Amino acid sequence: MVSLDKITKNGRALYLAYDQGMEHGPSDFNDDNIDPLYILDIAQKGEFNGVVFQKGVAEKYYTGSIYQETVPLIVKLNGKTNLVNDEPFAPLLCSVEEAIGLGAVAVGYTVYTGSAHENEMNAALARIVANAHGKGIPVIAWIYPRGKALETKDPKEVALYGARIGLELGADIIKMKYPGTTETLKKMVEAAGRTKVVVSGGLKEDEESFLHMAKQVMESGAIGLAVGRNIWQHKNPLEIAGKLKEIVFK
Ligand code: FBP
Repeated sequence: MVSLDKITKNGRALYLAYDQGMEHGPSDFNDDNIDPLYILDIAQKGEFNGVVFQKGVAEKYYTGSIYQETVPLIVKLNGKTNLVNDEPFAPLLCSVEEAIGLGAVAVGYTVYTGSAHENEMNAALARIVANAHGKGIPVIAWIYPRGKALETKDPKEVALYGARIGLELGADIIKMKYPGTTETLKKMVEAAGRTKVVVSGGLKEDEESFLHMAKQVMESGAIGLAVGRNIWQHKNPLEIAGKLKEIVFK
């Protein structure tokens, strides 16, 4: 099994996600957080276990910078915009080799389980796992169930299925949305087996509800969270990061 040492601490993890410029566009940003250096500063001072960038942001702001020494880079290999309302598909935009060249110590890839294009994304993830593991690099799979086929399915069953797909395809960590209850998340963790689970942050919400969700995540056996907007849209990102770290690592 490939080592997770560079992107975990005592088996736990907190990642700062910043691929929203691709997934949602600049509407997520304000005058501060539109600048990737603002994010890198939070990642460094907050001692995050990794920052998630698409390759362009990595190349222009991270590679060769002072942050390369202290902030682990996770390059997201695929992505899409939210401009087209079709069956979701995120094509490969960056290779494992390119990501390593940019300084990545792990790579990320999204699969939209349930999409009409899921077979293509599953096959690409399987190839990425083989390639990355051959180079000693761990793979984090964003498993986001979506698509028309799921309209008639039980969301809990689909969430468990998605978690299991992460294990079946060899991902080292899966990143999934919080399913709403600890009961379901515990079952997802169980379905994922030796593949670790981290939970996404979601839309910016009030601090109390967000931290409550984080507590439930940790009680369910997940190893941590991969959060974007609830950190860098916060008026004091390091303050909320500190509170989150108390929950994840203590
Ligand atoms: P947030 O914590 O801001 O929700 O980020 C997590 C994340 O998975 C990002 O990596 C990604 O850009 C975004 O959510 C995608 O969200 P969605 O596909 O639901 O719009």
